[in-house]
Amino acid sequence: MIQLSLADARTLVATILANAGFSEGHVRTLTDTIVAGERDGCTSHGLYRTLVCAHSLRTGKVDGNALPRVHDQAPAIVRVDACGGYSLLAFEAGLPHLIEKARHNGIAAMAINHCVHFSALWPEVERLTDAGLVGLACNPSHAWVAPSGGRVPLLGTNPFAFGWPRPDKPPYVFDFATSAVARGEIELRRRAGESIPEGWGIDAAGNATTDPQAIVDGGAMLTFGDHKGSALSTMIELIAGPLIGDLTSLESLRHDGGAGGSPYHGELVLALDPSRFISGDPAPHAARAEALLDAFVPSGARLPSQRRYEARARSRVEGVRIPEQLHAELVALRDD
Ligand code: NDP
Ligand code: PYC
Repeated sequence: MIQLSLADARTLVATILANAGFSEGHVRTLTDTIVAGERDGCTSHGLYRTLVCAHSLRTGKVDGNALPRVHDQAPAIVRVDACGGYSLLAFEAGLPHLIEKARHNGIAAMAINHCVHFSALWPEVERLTDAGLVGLACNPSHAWVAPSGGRVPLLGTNPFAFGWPRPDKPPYVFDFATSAVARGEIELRRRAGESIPEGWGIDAAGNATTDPQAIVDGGAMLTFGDHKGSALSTMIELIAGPLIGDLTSLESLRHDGGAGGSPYHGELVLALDPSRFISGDPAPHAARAEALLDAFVPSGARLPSQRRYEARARSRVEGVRIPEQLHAELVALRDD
């Protein structure tokens, strides 16, 4: 493993993305999210994704200079056209409008359209909890996942994230793929020549497999929680696809045409203002939420994001450690 300070990781990622041809705004937002992923121990969406972003640009699957366009779609809906660029700059452009609308209406939505998407969603819901709002975000991806009971990949890995602000504590945040695991996790195991646990996917003949290559070679990933994850994933296809006038994961994969680029689709972000849902003082209700969350650790459970917040604190002191092979690939790309 190679150890990098967070500052060195930032410089490495930003240099690669700038050399690849991304504009300043895309370099900044991509670098922030990629380095935050590695810092928080989310390696499937950390420094490895720099390779995917550069490949997507090289193969013409993303516009590295796209400027997002913000539309005031309705009193409680802001729509941002990412114009074929990565989603992160579009999210940044729409966020102040989403927050303002949520505070004004109590609830608001942001639809991001025509975006290329590679990122974890927790950095986005954390921006909403930072503003004192409850946040939800979801999006399709590429159709790599078979619906429960089926063998044909029809669904994306479709992540779903939720954030709840907490007074004087890090927010309650969960963020997971509706597949058993993110595609990035399969890819990291395949690159390392490692096997995967049963339950993550099937081979081209529909048999359970522990070989990540068999999933890539005509097999399919599986949803988490059988029919429950399958239905949640389908909901995400619908509300972050046709509902907002954008592509499903099947259509995204067709659009890719075998290039191996990041998925191209939309994203739906919802924001709710806790001070607007109840008459009177919201503080006692917030305190009841705290009582529930505070009971987790004493019960023997842990809260989602606890591991991630611990990794964040550790990385700020120690930096991050990445595989030698990944480091060599990144350095080769930087010096190309
Ligand atoms: P994981 O299965 O590793 O975990 C996801 C969530 O569950 C995290 O919030 C995690 O908290 C929490 N968690 C894990 N174990 C426990 C536990 N024992 N008790 C309580 N909570 C727990 O993630 P996935 O592989 O499903 O997804 C990883 C990332 O991939 C996500 O950030 C997601 O947004 C991203 N992704 C992005 C896609 C895209 O299209 N852009 C597609 C698919 C995934 P903690 O982090 O603290 O462990
Ligand atoms: O890991 O499933 C994944 C993924 C898809 C798009 C970005 N990440």
